[in-house]
Amino acid sequence: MSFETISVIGLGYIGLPTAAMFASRKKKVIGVDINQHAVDTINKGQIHIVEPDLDMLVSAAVQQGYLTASTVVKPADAFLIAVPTPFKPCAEGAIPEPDLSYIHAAAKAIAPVLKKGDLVILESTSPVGATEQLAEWLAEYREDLTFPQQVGEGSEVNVAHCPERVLPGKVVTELVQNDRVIGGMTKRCSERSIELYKIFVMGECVITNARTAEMAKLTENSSRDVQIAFANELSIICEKLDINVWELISLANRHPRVNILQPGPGVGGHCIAVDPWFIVSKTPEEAQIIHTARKVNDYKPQWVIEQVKIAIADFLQANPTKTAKEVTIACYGLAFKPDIDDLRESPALNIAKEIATFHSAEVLAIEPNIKSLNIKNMRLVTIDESLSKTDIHVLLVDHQQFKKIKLKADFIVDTKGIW
Ligand code: SAJ
Repeated sequence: MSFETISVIGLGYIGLPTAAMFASRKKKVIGVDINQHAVDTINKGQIHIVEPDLDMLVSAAVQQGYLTASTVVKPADAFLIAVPTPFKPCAEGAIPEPDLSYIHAAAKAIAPVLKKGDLVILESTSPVGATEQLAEWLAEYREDLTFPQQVGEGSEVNVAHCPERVLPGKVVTELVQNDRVIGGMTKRCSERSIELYKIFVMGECVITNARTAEMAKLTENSSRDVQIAFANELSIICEKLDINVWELISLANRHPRVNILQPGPGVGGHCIAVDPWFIVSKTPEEAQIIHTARKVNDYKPQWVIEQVKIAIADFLQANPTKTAKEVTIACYGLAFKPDIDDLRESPALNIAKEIATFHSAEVLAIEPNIKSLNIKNMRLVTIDESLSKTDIHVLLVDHQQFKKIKLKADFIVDTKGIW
């Protein structure tokens, strides 16, 4: 059975580009989101998120009539669920538990329009077992249809987990080029999923089961988190031992089998700092390294703030006629990683905010990727203004504009090793 109409549930950073990609291959795509503003914006051919080249793709798809957005689910041949999987609120220091309520809501919304032959794919990053849970919810709502957990290969509805793996900032190319892990609840579920993805995916589609596919995605991001934690721990050790960590890492990386990542102000974004918890909360006794890496990376912003406080004390000691009120601090970069404008879940932003809270003078912020900023005691300035006024330079993100600065100053806290 071919896929004439494809529905994408959740039109965020993954759902919208995926919907637009199917539409660009001349498939009828119905995008669904609970956010009326997002739906209205997309139906005008515009986008409500920032991602290179996505605006052109969406505009063409809407103009040619292949992509429409709606707040209600309509019948389709395939449903891709790309909704958030956040944490449940938890006490400080406790292990966060994943919140599957958005997946549950999507199952409830899809169920009434499901028909024999439909394919349901969970793309959201999920804890192990979430796809089976999704299939259970669908079966509860539709007792008249059969599902893979009940009858296996011959089920009337097919269900699979095919995790998204694209890098924010490169979504449009990576969606097409990356390999896909296809975790069908049965072989037939996997084969039908491949048929669907091959509409636009050029990368290889590799079949496994749903649980392994869930764990594969969590493993990818946990692996990166552990490796960044190693680099961050080295940076803290090196500060104590008076060793330049950047030089150290570049020397160690000359070994043919060593490839250490780069330290920074902490780990930000919506994935790498979140997904490892999905493993830790399921297997808290066993996931020792993964848990420790999370703690190391979460501690790093606090350590950077301590370095800034030390720099203020050193500055005042070197300039005894000045008071703290007269010390100008500038924070270079607020985004969660270089050369993007995304400030959400950004350690750099949190560090800058914390400095603006404890410091008695106004803090300067330099973020070339944004136009305005509304944070108490912080002012967005140009690089030139900052260079002419600043006493303590705090480099938080290695944006390309900052790499060009030849900074000569006595008081620098450089979390990315570019000065
Ligand atoms: N970071 C470092 N040091 C490094 C590399 C990164 O401190 O050497 C920091 C960044 O500054 C940033 C954070 O880590 O704060 C995460 O950035 P990232 O570029 O490593 O990853 P994300 O969160 O933008 O996207 C990740 C990707 N996963 C992997 O590379 C394994 C992407 O492929 C996933 O699709 C995405 O998570 C997701 O949606 O899960």
